Amino acid sequence: MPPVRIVHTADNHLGLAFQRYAGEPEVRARLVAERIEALKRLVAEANRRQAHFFVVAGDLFDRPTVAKRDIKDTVDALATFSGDVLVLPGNHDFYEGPQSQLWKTFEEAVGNRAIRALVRPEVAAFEVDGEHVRFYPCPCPSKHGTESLIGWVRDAAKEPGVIHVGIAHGNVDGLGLDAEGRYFTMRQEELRAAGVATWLLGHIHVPDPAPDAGGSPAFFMPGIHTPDSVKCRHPGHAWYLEVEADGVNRFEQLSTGGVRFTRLSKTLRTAADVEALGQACAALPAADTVLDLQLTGRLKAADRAALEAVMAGLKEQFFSVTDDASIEHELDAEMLAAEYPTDSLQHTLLARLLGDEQHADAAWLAHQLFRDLGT
Ligand SMILES: [Mn+2]
Repeated sequence: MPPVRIVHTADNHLGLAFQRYAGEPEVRARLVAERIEALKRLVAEANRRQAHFFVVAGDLFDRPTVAKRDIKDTVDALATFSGDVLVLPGNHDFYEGPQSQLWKTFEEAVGNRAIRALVRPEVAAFEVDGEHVRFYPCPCPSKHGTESLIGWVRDAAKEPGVIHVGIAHGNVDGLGLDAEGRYFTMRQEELRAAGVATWLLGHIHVPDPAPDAGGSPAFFMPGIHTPDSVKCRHPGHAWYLEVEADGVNRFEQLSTGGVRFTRLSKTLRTAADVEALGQACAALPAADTVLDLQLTGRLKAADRAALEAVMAGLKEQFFSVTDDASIEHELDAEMLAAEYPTDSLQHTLLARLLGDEQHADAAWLAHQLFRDLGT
């Protein structure tokens, strides 16, 4: 029997508003659009690979109050998939019951297209290429929950020779950082004991396992499909899986993101530091990168001018640059003359310390002290 081909994504957060970029309307518009553009690229990739299923394991939408327009556009994007689309409510787009406005709107937008919202914990059965496939969805009924939702899967009767696949959303013990256990935490033994070929999970925005892990992993976490902030250190991922009744015989990590968020924290003291900053930035894919510079340190007047020139260049090349810089003026002869009377004790002391190359920081520390004392 040929394996069943699945593209697995999660945590797409469609409808994310990127409020912190309100001051940069073009940047914000591109970030908002990127969430759906990356989803379209992923569907196109799934079609290219002739996948049978496109599975979204929770948090397709950012919140229950996402705009109708966003729901419709998302459904239209999913509808371009040539096989069956399965969408699980996660903890951000939870299904609280038949009155759920989000999922009502979703169903209306779907109409008679091959997209199924997995709003109930019950088997979804399919037959593809003569192969029987059963999905075991574990939808989130709320934003938070202390109990794992996957218990029913182990108890469900399972026919041999059928491909059984679990779908769930929440934290996995030992994988995420949810120390308080508020996100339906699943234990790895519980996942392994459920009697399925594998689990398609969502919630943790970092992929798992490693792409070269080998074997037949008990569960997959795709990671967010395109970066949404500096917290995301990978380029946006999804999984392509080939699944058989006894496990996953092949898995491949897909990269679908079109933007990056990069934070560089640097301490600048010398002309060489400024040059190194420019070089570090030159190595980044500027046109697609939201660059967040956190700069500290102190520079002489000439080096400050060099930094300003570097910054002006970055602002032209990069998709977006925010800088949180607190660079102080380095104490040099010019500054010394401007701030202290030539015949003062302070001037004499600082001039001598400035000449002491063995103790480069001494003049600066003394200057700070005089400043603090108000002399
Ligand atoms: Mn989540």
